[in-house]
Amino acid sequence: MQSQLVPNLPSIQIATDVCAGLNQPQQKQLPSKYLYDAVGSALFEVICALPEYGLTRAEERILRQHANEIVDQLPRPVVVAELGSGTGRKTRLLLEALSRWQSTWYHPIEISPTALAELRRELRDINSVSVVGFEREYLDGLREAAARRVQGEHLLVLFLGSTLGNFDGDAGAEFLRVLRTILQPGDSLLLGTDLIKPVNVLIPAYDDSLGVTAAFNRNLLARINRELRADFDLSQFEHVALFNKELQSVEMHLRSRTRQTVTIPDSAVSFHFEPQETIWTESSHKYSQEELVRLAHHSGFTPRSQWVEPSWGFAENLWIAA
Ligand code: AVI
Repeated sequence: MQSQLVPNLPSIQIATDVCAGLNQPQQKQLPSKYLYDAVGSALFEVICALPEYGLTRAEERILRQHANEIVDQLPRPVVVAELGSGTGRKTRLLLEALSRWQSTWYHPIEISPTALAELRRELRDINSVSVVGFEREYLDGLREAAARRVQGEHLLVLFLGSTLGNFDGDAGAEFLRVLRTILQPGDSLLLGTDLIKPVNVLIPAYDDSLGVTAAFNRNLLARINRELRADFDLSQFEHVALFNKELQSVEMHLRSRTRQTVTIPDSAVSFHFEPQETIWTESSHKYSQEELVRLAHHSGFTPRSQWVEPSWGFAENLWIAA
């Protein structure tokens, strides 16, 4: 395996985003992408192994059973770009299936350099795969990956793990629409989506008995303390997971236990919290079959095939750029 990394430039974006989110007049919020520093990414790995959180294992079961079938439906030769590659355990199943047919360029796109490094380690024994990773936001990285392909190569975009569900409101649909503009007709998207399921399954999945998801959520405040020298007292914020029925989403919040003020000296700002006031940190949308079909057409794709894992309720969708 060959391997390279195109690094990102340092950024002060986190300070700007944190201040903007905590300054919201109604509901304070923080962008969920900041959950994934080195500590957050490690905690997320643990979440994926928790008995209450079946999402990752369900998707792995689909890919273990159907990777060959999925790959057989792709036009070849194909270059693979993955948005938010994680550790690569699931990707390995697809790359190994592809290696029956071709040598493959694989472009993981990920803002966490730790996750990219782990991924390169995880995949290093697959000889027929050359990895060029991009430490970028998803669409910027995808543009770079698309620009590298040569005439006659098709692009397969992997967007696994139901990460699309973490986009707020209509942002997911808009994201797919822009993603489609980067592709050419005939390119494909393999999209993993968590399906609607009972609330009594969902809440423990996002508020587990060991408290790992609570630590994952509160690490966002710890990260802001580490990186921006803020003075959040972690013991004064509790993790809350609730189900928003109207939006079919699980929401994670951090609820202030008391009236308090938090300061970010580097940005010369303070934020006041009332008792019970929350910071909304993540939404995790759950999809219906009808919604997925609508979403595909709305964003310029034709749904081609779908594989469903019924015991947890997860769908892997293969869409073709129309
Ligand atoms: C990455 N993403 C799909 C996870 C989810 O289920 O929404 C993130 C997560 N948040 C809490 N637990 C898992």
